[in-house]
Amino acid sequence: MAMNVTQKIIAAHLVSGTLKAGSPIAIRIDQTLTQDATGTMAYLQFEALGLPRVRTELSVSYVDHNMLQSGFENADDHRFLQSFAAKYGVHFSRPGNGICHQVHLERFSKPGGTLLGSDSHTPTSGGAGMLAIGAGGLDIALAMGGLPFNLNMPEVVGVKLTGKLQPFVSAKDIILEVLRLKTVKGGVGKVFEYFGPGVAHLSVPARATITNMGAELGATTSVFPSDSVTRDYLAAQGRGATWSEWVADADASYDEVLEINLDTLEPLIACPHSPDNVKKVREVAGTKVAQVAIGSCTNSSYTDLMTVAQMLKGKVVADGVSLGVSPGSRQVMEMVTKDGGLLDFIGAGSRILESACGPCIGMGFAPPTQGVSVRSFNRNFYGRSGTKNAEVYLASPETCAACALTGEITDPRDLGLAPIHVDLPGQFLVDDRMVLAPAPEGTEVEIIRGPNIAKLPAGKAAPAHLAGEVLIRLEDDITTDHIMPAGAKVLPLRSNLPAISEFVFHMVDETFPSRAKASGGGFIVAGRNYGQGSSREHAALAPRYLGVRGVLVLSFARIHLANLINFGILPLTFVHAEDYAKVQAGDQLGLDLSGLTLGKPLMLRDETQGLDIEVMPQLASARDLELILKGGALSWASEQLEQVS
Ligand code: MIC
Ligand code: SF4
Repeated sequence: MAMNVTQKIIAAHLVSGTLKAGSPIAIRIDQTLTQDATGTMAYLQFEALGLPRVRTELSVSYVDHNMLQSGFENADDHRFLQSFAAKYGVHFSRPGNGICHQVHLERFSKPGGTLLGSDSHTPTSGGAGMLAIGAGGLDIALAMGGLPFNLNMPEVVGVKLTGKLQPFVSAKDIILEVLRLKTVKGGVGKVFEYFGPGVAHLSVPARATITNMGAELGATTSVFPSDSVTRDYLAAQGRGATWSEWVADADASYDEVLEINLDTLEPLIACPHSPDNVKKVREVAGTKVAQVAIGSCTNSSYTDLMTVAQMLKGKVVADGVSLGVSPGSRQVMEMVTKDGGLLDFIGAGSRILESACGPCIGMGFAPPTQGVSVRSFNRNFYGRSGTKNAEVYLASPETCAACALTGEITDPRDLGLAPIHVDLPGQFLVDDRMVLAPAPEGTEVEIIRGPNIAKLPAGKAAPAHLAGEVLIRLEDDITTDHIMPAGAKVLPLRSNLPAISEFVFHMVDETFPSRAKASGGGFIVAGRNYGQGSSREHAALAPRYLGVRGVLVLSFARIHLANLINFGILPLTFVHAEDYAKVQAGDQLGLDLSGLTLGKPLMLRDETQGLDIEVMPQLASARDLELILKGGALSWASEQLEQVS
């Protein structure tokens, strides 16, 4: 059978199932990655498995999110992660070494391999021909334990690129175009695979911008072929031996094909508050800008930053604009410094931030009241920047630079600059001393736990009858940033469930935690694509801690659905979409679980409205069913986790 790249990689890693779209499969995972905001939980869960070492080819623990150390919490977590990595056979990328996805692409990505990461932007390594998937921490823990990853065989959307990008139009504009066409719901259950003559003109970091932000489509992942461009990139990283060719067979087919002509693509921008609210830059040109931020795992490569540096050279950012620059990795920072870009940034009045997530996750650099912030990032969800009423736009580094120079949203082509072309270096500056290898097996290593690592409560088995009030009723596209915000105040509490639970739905309804606790739990009701965005398990774990036992929606985002099941929250969808309008906040619901089996709808009673509502439990496998009945994976892990103080 002729195969595309996605099918080839899956076939090479298939443990069970067949390549039929929509059917359950399990695949072998070669590599895992974690970052500090999700990693502590993932490692506590790995510890609960009782294994002496990880069983993957490679596992890497990064520290890049919780970098503002305004108290002991983040620093304690870093120390815990470092000691854990040493003991259990995980490589540790120290704070300062860069953003997990950028560093992984540079130093560890492997064409044709599989990577599972506890962060939704793990698909970045798809830019180097890897099948890289984001998942919840528990799934990463199981993969580190050598277990396969369960998913439904995705449909493969072929994105055919023709032509060549024009000056001041770049990879970010390609993915913004895909988001405009497919929306934040358009990728659920799908892999986006890029092909066609336009692919050859895109460097690996440019490809990685596209696969990174493919996460915003809700896609399982995105992937580029591994071709001569990939080979040259890996060779320049001193990793030529890692390369192998992975291209689609000539007569391979796709479940759906999109075509984008790069010759005619122009600068695009995602307007507040969704990555798919995409317009042409010139349609919103002239909007006053208060802040510009260049960086994040989407657009902070050497070429991105050197292009911006050349645009800024000899100029100063406009009055009233604050420009922040965060290089994606230490390698990028060193090379941009060596090649003079840093001087251009500093000369232009930029604020140089460390190589980390920073403003992308609300870790400092929050915009002013009602300020417009134009960012080269991937998410502009409501409130994520740290300023609730800020207006965040997402655009290419070139557009960001243009906005910084003029003080208003500006199409970079209107600056009248000569085209800029930054070549990828023939040899990157390679220095892996900030990645610590684990201690040799059998060495005594003490795990260092600060007081911020709180013990996890035990899960309770599901009752035969689930009853409770509708605690909140929400619309479509609710993100995990709505459910469990991040930012400088809340992120440091990631290892402390009781404390972080007080912030559930903070952006939407600050009374939620107290009401949920007072009513002894209940249900969340929402529209389509519930839980899109980040992979944070806390968006399931914290509502569960407050007593939520069921979520009833029109549809779910993939990673959040898995997280709900892992933590014993029953995911339900309306069988008849019109019922969504009938159920109201405050209604008393009751659901008999004695008939809970796979693939069978249940009848839910809305006592308040006097209605019977047909609902479908979203459980795909016997494991899902077992986790729900046992009250989630925490119940089996809890015995060990209770010992953590
Ligand atoms: C994000 O971009 O939202 C994060 C922070 O990287 C998350 C992970 C998290 O919530 O810690 C993600 O994308 O998965
Ligand atoms: Fe970090 Fe932002 Fe990338 Fe998430 S999206 S990993 S917060 S840079």
